[in-house]
Amino acid sequence: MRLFQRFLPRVVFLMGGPGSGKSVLARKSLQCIHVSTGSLLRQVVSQNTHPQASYFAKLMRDGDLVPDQHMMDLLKQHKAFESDKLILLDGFPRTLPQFDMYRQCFGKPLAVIDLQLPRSEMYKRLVSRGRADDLPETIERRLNKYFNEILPDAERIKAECISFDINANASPEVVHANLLQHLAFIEDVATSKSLPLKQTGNYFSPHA
Ligand code: B4P
Repeated sequence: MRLFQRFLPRVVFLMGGPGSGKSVLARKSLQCIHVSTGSLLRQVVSQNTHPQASYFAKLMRDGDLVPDQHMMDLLKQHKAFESDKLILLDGFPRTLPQFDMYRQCFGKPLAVIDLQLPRSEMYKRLVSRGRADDLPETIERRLNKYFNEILPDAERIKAECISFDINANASPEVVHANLLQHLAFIEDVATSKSLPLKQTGNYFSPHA
């Protein structure tokens, strides 16, 4: 916990596999602050602002995750966490240790939103995106890592939080509209004094 932190930040985790559209969605207009750990890392690498920048670049190119402690240290320095606005945290946590470190520092998130997409569609999107880490063999490694390691951890994180699944296998406009609806609902519930926030389970629905 920061020494002089006055309040816990109000955060929604945006989860989903590689290519599920996290960054694309969060680039569209949202009523909250967007923090993407992938973008944060790409910025650190391109501006060489960290002693381990070239190591991070290699990990990302190879389809591996940046070590948990480095990721958490980068996040803790982010100014967004000093704000009382809603924060959409995209791409974090990707492991249980990241979740534990986050909780110790910032408490529980308000909710988790998980973008769900079949593996075959993830592959197609990444191949056509053509980013530096989108080489076919790297994509396979990232998808294997996601389905074998990240997804099981994500399921455990979701089980400990209020969580919502969004079908990401639709047009960006439809997925975006769905995300906005969920964010508005989460904001409403979080600020309402009459609705108690349940700390585990998945039983809230914006359609209820
Ligand atoms: P990220 O930047 O998070 O990238 P991503 O998971 O590959 O994809 P994203 O879901 O953002 O896909 P996009 O919107 O671009 O991570 C990059 C790397 O950073 C990781 O591999 C890792 O090495 C490192 N990293 C990040 N966070 C970390 C953490 N917490 N711990 C350790 N390491 C971490 O969409 C992909 C493509 O699909 C685009 O071309 C887009 O146009 C298309 N698309 C999106 N939505 C669509 C839709 N609805 N319909 C059709 N196409 C769509």
